Amino acid sequence: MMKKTRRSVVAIVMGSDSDWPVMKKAFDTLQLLNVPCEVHVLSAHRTPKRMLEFAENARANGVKVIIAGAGGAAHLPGMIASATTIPVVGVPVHITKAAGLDALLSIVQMPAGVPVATVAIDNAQNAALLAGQILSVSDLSIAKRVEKKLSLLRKRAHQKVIRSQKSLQTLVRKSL
Ligand code: RP5
Repeated sequence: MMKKTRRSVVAIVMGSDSDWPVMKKAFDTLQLLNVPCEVHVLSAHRTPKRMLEFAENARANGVKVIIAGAGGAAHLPGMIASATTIPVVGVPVHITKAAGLDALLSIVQMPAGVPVATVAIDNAQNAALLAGQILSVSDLSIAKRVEKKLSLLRKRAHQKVIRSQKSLQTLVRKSL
């Protein structure tokens, strides 16, 4: 019997497969959250027609959130956002000597009417968490898994600060 695949509710798109090492973090996080997703390479300047076709049909195809990553003159997230009303989360990818700042500014500086929710440079994990949070508004089972993952991450961050405080105090005591 053929394995039944669930319909993707998140699409992860990127300008090049060279973005994958960064964008994989979004894929891995969505797997952990058990959110069905699909992955595409689509370039705003190299395959503009394919990109538009994807964006225009995304809602009809069941996609509810799009995560779009690109580096350099990163117009992919904004171009996709201009052709759909599905929420778009942009991931600036660090690929040039500008250390991702070029992509960050390209993605975050969208004008009124074409919003792109932009995460930090290379932070594809946050893009997936944000997508999970958006979906959790209308899906209680995703909400539970997102809550579990967020509380785990926050607990770890909390413990790290406690450990840092202890080691800093030890260092300071030693230098007195
Ligand atoms: C952007 O150009 C892509 O998103 C990628 O980050 C960058 C470089 O692409 P490649 O030259 O590695 O294909 O469109």
